[in-house]
Amino acid sequence: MDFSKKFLIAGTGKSGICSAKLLQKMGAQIMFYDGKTDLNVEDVLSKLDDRENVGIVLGTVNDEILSTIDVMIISPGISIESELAKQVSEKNIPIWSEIELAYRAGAGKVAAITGTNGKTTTTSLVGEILKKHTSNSFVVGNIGLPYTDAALDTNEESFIALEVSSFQLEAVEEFCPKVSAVLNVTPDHLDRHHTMENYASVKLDICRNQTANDYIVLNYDDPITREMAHDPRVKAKVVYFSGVDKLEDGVCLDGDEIVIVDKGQKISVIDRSKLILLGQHNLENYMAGIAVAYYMGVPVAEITDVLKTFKGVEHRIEFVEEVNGVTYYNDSKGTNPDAAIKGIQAMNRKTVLIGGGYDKGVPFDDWIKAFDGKVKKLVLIGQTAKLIADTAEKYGFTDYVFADSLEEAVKICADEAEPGEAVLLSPACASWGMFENYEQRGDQFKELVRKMM
Ligand code: UMA
Repeated sequence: MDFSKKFLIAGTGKSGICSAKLLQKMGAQIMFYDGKTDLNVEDVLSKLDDRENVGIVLGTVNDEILSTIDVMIISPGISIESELAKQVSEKNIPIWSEIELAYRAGAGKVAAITGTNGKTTTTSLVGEILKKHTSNSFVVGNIGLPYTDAALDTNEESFIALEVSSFQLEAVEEFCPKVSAVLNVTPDHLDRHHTMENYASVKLDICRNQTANDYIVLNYDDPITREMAHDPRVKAKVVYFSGVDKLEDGVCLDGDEIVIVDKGQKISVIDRSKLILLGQHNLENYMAGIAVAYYMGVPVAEITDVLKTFKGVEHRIEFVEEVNGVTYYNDSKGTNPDAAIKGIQAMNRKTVLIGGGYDKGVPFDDWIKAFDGKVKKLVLIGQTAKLIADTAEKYGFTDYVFADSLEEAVKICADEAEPGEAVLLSPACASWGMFENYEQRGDQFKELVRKMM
């Protein structure tokens, strides 16, 4: 990679800062762009190791500046259809996503995991398995730590578990994982990708540079990912997993035993009763993780060992506390209807549910239908509150109330829930608009719950 170029880094969040640090270490010249005109520039520059000669352009970029730029690194939050990206493309300046930059600067074997839901759990499972296999392993990407933060610490022997979002796949050129996985595709981010076809297609770009020596793990139980095997972009060997059907090749159930079927040979991995995380969606996450780790070259015994103790991730149907006989769960990672359906399905008692947030243009019908008599009261927050209430009315669910803040919502829940019942934050929406990210929303929820103890 040629680091004598001048890079424009679009976005000054985690991805932008880590890209900048990586590029500066390589001796490249950098300049930042951010759409926020009231950005705290001092705050951004203070995060760099070397702030000398680093310019920041706010709001819009003019042609004079662009004429000095060789490559733009785009943060995932900025769309490839944004005015900036259009302007840069017109000048034939290459646009790389932050994962493209990290991939080019780093080395090692990458296991890249995408999908609407389950990608954080699966990436974290794969990460734990890789960690058991070698200390030269990394867990990075959409999961929270940018890939660019770790790329320069990797070498040819490294194993990298990478969670990849559709946003990060909008600008990949050479990115090529050894094993890729698409776990499922259900409605999400339609404000950005417009249609389900586009959304699914962007996700499949995860494999576009893979060859017949690589692997792509696909969910056989999801009609969209099952079909992906026939897309011309898929040149890697397809490995299916299924929590329902028996497969001639791939990862599936044999009675209660999870098995890998590899070239006609059946290899036992673990009895499902030994797994800690419950639910069909977690069975799928486990199976995907097994397939990814196996084709990354990890021995089955090491995979089995980790499966026995893996407890899942923070903010995903996470037990918080029992307060006055009411159990509180934090599912702030339920950022779309499908994920939130998994949240409500996991409840085994009457539940007061907190929902609502940023509007991604997805319908809430299936989520409301999944309430299944379990939701005692729905407490609505954020931009989508009214839209969700209207959808609920459509299905005859009228037990909802609006709250202006998460704090007010938690107060209402505490008043409504009786001992033996549950309170669940599982918003079916992104947190943006009220919070910086879902972690901040989940952390605030846990803090509010713990304050009541
Ligand atoms: N910005 C603009 N113009 C825009 C949008 C944003 O200038 O149109 C600027 C903002 O002013 C801000 C910066 O871009 O300064 C923020 O960049 P970013 O939104 O890309 O956020 P990062 O802090 O870099 O975090 C990103 C991911 N965020 C998004 O994809 C929105 C994080 O995923 C990821 O953990 C992190 O990189 C490290 O890889 C979060 C997420 O919500 C968890 N992901 C979505 C999801 O999981 O559904 C895709």
